[in-house]
Amino acid sequence: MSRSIAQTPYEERQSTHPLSAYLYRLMVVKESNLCLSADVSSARTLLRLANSIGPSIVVLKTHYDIVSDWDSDVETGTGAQLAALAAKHGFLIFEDRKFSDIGSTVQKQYTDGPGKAVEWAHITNAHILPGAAIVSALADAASAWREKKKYEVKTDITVGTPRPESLSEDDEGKDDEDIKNLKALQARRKASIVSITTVSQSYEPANSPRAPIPECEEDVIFSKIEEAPLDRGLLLLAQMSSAGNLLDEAYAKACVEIARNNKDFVMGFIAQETQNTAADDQFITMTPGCQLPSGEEQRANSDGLGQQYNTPKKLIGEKSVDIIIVGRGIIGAADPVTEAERYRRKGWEAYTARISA
Ligand code: 6AU
Repeated sequence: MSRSIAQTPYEERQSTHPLSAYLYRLMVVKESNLCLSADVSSARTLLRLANSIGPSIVVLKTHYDIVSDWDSDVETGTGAQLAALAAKHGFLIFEDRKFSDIGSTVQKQYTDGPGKAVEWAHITNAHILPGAAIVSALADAASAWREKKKYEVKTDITVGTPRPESLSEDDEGKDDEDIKNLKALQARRKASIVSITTVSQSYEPANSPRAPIPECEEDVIFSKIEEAPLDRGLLLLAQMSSAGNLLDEAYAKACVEIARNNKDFVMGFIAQETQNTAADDQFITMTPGCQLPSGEEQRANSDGLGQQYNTPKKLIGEKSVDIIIVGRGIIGAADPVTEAERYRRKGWEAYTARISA
């Protein structure tokens, strides 16, 4: 009898998206299916959380527009600093932007303005209310950005970045523009690993009176895994966690159909249960609305503002989702680092029980 995708270990999952494949590798190495939702209003707190909880998570979710002192500088700003921490600890950054406008507008919101999420967020998300063009518009913006990055790499290389040691055998003898770009990209990636490590070890802004950010014990755990690919990915909101939301079954089905038609950009869904219904669906499901009972006391299963909570065991074990998204359950705890580890363990236990059932 063939195994369902829910029972397939992450390392054996097929994937049509390079970021999903990378994410599965991170999950296995870190034994984590936890995403931290870092909904905080200061850049300093966001960076400190990313650095201290980084070892426990595989995705860090941001709402950049909650951060009152968000620094938009592409090279040195808050996004760039988060990206350095992501490379240091091995996690992907997910800007929870929930795009929901016409194609032309979302392209500008994604690549321009104060957020410029395409520069630093590996993943973002969108509602499909405006129709399927929202997905192709964001995909086009992401690939235009990637091309631009390749071009930047090409100009860098002319000022002396070391040449790469090897390319695949298929590339031998070819000397066209693409291969030159590829060589440059590989060299840039090697060089950037060094600079990222340097940045992440001393990223506290020099002129701040802040206490030094504690270094984590598992500091450079991610020498074990390669740097994240330069790709960008999208999650579609198929279901929401809030009471009375209007995303019904037909809406979720339409969402899955759009995802199937855009597999090279859509990695999966924000949903309350897996959306993999056809035999060859390989989408990732990330699920908000997750809390554990705290200590002896059963935590309320709602926040009084419409949010509804389920436990990791229910979401991962029964609803077959892949990643739990936890915000206030962790950042509202007395000791967020210890609490993040508790969620990581519970999430991983639920996953191992699921695949061995
Ligand atoms: O754990 P919480 O309740 O503190 O935070 C949940 C986070 C928030 C929401 O904006 C987000 O998850 N969220 C989303 C996402 C991720 O798109 C969808 C949804 O249906 N419910 C939800 O809470 O940052």
